[in-house]
Amino acid sequence: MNLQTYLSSTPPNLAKAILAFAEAVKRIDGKIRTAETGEAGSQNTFGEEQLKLDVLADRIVFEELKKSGVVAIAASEEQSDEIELSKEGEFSAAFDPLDGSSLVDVNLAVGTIFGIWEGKGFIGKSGKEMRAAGYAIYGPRTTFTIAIDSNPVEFTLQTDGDWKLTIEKMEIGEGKMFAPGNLRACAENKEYLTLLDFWAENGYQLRYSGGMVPDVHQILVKGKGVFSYPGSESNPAKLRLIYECAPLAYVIEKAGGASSDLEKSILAKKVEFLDQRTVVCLGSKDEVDRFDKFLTI
Ligand code: P6P
Repeated sequence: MNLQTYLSSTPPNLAKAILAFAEAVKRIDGKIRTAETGEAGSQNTFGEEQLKLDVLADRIVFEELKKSGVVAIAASEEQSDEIELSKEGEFSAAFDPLDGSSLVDVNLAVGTIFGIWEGKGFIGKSGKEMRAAGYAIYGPRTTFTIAIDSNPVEFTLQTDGDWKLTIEKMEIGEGKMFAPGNLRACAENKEYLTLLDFWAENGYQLRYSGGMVPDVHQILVKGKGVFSYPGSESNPAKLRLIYECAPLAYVIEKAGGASSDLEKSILAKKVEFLDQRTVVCLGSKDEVDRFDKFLTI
């Protein structure tokens, strides 16, 4: 089965929005494997240096979403404001066009993340209202994972440009694997240090690449594990709600996993502003519960 066949039972306009992201991913894939990785000489809304590939990937996604004709509003991590693409569009899409782009020059896997909501705009909405969410990974293989109100599935890009179904149903159980981000927070966040000691002292496999997308994908493919990125006063939690955490939490929870910002599911958080950051833990139910118990003072 390929992506188009899989989407034949999806509402047509939602399928068009998802296929627009899949088309953008194919184009970005080609650029990553050939383009130079230098700085673009500009900064994004967070004051982070943009790489040429960041800017290129951002432009490609906007082009494909506009071409689809079904996306009214799009918001990118690389832009300061949401952008209207179509007055008749049914959906709003938030995306990180190239998450972990600083890893490209060391040839580590990076990704594109997206979430699709009904209607116009994001403020006041929550992740659980998403119609679909997913991500691509540009690694040894280029894969496209989506969840549309059911268990996530993975497609792999073939040499003929088709997307072949490679994982029919992702499910998360329990198991000893951890991807701990923001370790520098441990200097002040002693509860986090205690949790890391627990994982290390109890034989957990460390799997952390610095790329959120492959680090979370690993939990879905292996069906176990936990990704954490809490903060401290000097090293606050930096991951973004609508561009990174909510779409990935949606995929994880549709696979039977859990997510948390230490108080509630990431999907229960209302979007207050576009560049909202959040503490995030994603993974198996027991491990997310353990994160909450260790870090809630
Ligand atoms: P640190 C990549 O820049 C990113 O946004 C996520 O993909 C990743 O999980 C995180 O930042 C890595 O942050 O603090 O480990 O460099």
